[in-house]
Order: sequence, then structure tokens, then C-alpha cells
Amino acid sequence: MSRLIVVSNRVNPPSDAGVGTAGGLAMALAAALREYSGVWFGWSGETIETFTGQISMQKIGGVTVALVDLEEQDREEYYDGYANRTLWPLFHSRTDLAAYERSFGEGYERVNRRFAETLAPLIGPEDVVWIHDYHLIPLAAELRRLGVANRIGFFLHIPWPGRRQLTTLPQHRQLVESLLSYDLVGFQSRDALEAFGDYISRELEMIIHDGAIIHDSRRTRIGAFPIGIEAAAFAELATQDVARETFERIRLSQAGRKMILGVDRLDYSKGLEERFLAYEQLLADHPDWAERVFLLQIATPSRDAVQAYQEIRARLDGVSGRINGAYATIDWVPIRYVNRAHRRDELAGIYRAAQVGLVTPLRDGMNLVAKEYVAAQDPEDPGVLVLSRYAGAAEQMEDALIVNPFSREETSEALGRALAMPKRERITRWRRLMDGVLRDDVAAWRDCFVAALRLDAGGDVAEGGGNRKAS
Ligand code: GDG
Repeated sequence: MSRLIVVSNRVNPPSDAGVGTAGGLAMALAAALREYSGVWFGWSGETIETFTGQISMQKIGGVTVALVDLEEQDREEYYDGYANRTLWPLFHSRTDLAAYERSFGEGYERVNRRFAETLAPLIGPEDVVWIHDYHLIPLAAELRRLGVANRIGFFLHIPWPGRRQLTTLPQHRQLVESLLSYDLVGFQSRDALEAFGDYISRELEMIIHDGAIIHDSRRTRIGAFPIGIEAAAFAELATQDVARETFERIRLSQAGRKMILGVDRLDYSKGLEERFLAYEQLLADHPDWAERVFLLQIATPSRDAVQAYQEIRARLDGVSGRINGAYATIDWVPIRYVNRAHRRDELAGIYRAAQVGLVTPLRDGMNLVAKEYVAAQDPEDPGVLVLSRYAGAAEQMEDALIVNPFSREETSEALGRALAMPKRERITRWRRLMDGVLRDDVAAWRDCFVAALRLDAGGDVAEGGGNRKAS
């Protein structure tokens, strides 16, 4: 029987209760595996003294997972190093933060080889393999070297960088050529697909014809497959007990004030500092909003081991403290800045209580928070989404107020407009956004990608979310 084998760096299915703190990617992949029988393979997050390749099989939340431990040196070079200090900043247009160290590249190759050697014996002749994200770009090439001839697809959850930026990476050519071992390579947006196509045609001088790259060994099809959320289920969650209690708690503490909400992993790509400054601009330009509005920013710490993350955290503590010191009154604090993670159902209630969802990353593959905010709204009295043009989601969510997050004046004006928007316009915009979020949900994304991956090499690529092909 043909199974789906999903591979990602971390394996983190939501618990059986389904209300844990699992992020968007985890929710999406667990949903994919509940639908198709299969296995989810990846790193356990644990380290041991010497790599053994021993697999621990478990069943979590209805999903079979296969976990391997890595060595401490792997964590340092592959995960904290090449993934988080080289590729993440580079792919988010932060070459100033990107560390190009040979040991990181060696660790990346070593772990991808280890993953391939451990995974290959698990793959049956009919299985289809779906590999996720920038940690594992060379995995298909390593599997091919071991003789795996199955159909293998890759999906990139983050943006694809501009050609000139990518060429700053010493091994850029090797990295991109390793993608040609896949049968299908998927991106979040047309923007990413076009940037990739630009590199392929101008650096590798290869031809893209009819949505596929023609090269010696195979035909690698490429496409945009914008990821979605479990939209109907999330909308439902927002009306359940825990969400309702959280909503009421916020309403009580709001005391009639409007709430602007941000929810992000604490990451420099999310534009949090720029967001705080744009909000400060609103308070400076419109003193009448003082004491009538507040910003709730939930920012869950991540990648604490990396210095750039310690620095952004310290900067945000400083900026939020300064703004609060300058504008607060004895009974009003302009920014409620929270570094604690919340349960998913609490989060749904928090989204529903916010009059404005402020989603302003400087660069983002998709951004699921924008979609969750829309899904959680009350249809009779929805809030307004303010969305960065540099989130992949902006290609699909044109009825949001689209802003340039680098311009604090533009963002602050959009905030003012969102806070004052009449109900009729809010409902019209939200309805269109919600139709899209429901239609292009995570099941549509998964089915579209898997169907395209299962097609014969001669077939055409189906695409999700109404996106066009680059050719
Ligand atoms: C990467 C790409 C792409 C956040 N705080 C809490 C919490 N979250 C959840 C949100 C959302 C997820 O984490 C964040 O997803 P995003 O898409 O916003 O961002 P990344 O983590 O950077 O994800 C991104 C995504 O992969 C999927 O392809 O969209 O572009 O960067 O689901 O709700 N969840 C809970 N408590 C929190 O405090 N339960």
C-alpha cells in the first residue's frame, strides 16, 4: 500500500486533546497524516553522546511518529548553526545576521546524510515521501544516492531569497542543485516561486518549461502551494467554552477600550520593533486615542540559544518599556507585552476579542496568524486585519489593510483607519477574507500538494489557492 512519509526537522504533533501549543506547521502535518496513512519522521529534539540511528516509534495524537536522536555537535552545527544562523536569516533577507561558517555547512550535510541513512530502510516501494523546510533541502539527494527511487516532494515554508542575496552563501549552487533531486518543489507564494525561477534561469542557466525544470536526471516540477489552517475547526474552537471564558476575561479588562493584537514567535523577521514604533506613532499623532486603545502583543520566545534572538528580545523589552513609561497613566498601560505561550483554544478567544489584528512581518513565508485571526472573528462584529505586504498571506488576503511594515507612518495610518472602520465595511472585508481562508484551508493545501506529487512525471502541476504557475 502506498503510504505518505512526512519528514521534518522536529516532529511535534498536537496531543490527543488537540489544544496544546503546537504551531502552524505541526498542525498542518498532523492533519496530513491523519488523512493519509503514514509515518512522520524527524529529530526527537534530544541529543545523545554518539549517533546510533536508532528509531523510536510512537503514536501521538493519532499519528505514527519515528524519532531519532542527534549528537550535541549536530545540534550546534546543523540546527543552531546552519538552519537558524545561516539559512533562516539569509532566506528572510537578513544577510547582515547570516553566519557563513564551514563547520555549519559540514554539520548540515552530515545530519542530512544521517537522516537519509536512517530513513531509507523505512521506505516501501510504493511510498511517497514529503520533505519539509529549509533544514532538509539536501535530503532527497542523499536518499537518491542510497538508491531510493520513490517520488519525493519538498515544501519550503519560508520565503525564497532574491538571487543576489542567495549568491552570498558560499555553497549556494550546491544547495539549489540538490533541489533538483526532487520530483516536486513547492513554495508558499508566487513571489517565492518567481525568485526561485530567477535563480534557476540566471545562475544555473536552466530552462523552466510548463512549470518544470528540465535537467539531466529528472523533471523537477515547481509550483506555489499556499498553506492554510484548519479553518472551520478553528472558527468552531473560537466559540467553545475555553475561548469564551478567555474572551470574557479580556472584555472585562478592556474596560471599553479597543484592543490591537499581535501574536508571533519572538523572531526578528516578525517586525515587532517596527510594530511597537508604528503604534507609538499612532499615540503621538492622535492623542485622542490615548486611554481608548491598547496593544496586546503575545511574543513566545524561540531559539533562545542564538544570540540574535537574545538581542531582539532585549531590544523589545527596552522599546515596550520606554513607550509604556512615556505614555502610561495611572490606570492605562498602552502595551501589554506578554512572553508566555497560550493554549490554542485560549488564543482563539484572544483573537476574537481583538478589534484589530496587527500582522506586520518584515518577511514571512505565509503567516498563519493572519488566517487564524480571520477565522476566529464574530461574523456579526468582526475585527480588521492589518497585514504586511511582505507576508506570503498578502497575495491571498487582499481585503486586509495591506501595509509596508518598514514605514511606521503608513502602518500607523492603517491602524487609525482600522480602529475607526464602520461595521458595514468590516463585515464586507471579513466575509471575503473568511471565504478565502475556508476555501484554501490546510486540507486543500495538503491534497493539492500530495496529488501533484503522485502524478506521473509527465503530468501537469495542480496548484492551490488560485496561484499561477511560473514558466
Ligand atoms: C513558519 C513560517 C509559515 C504562536 N504563539 C502561540 C501559538 N502560536 C502559533 C500560531 C501559529 C503559529 O504558532 C505561528 O505560525 P506562523 O505562520 O505565524 O509563523 P512561523 O512560526 O514563523 O511559521 C511561516 C508557517 O511556517 C507555516 O508554513 O506560515 O511563514 O515562518 O499557528 O497560532 N500557538 C499557541 N500558543 C501561543 O502562544 N497555542
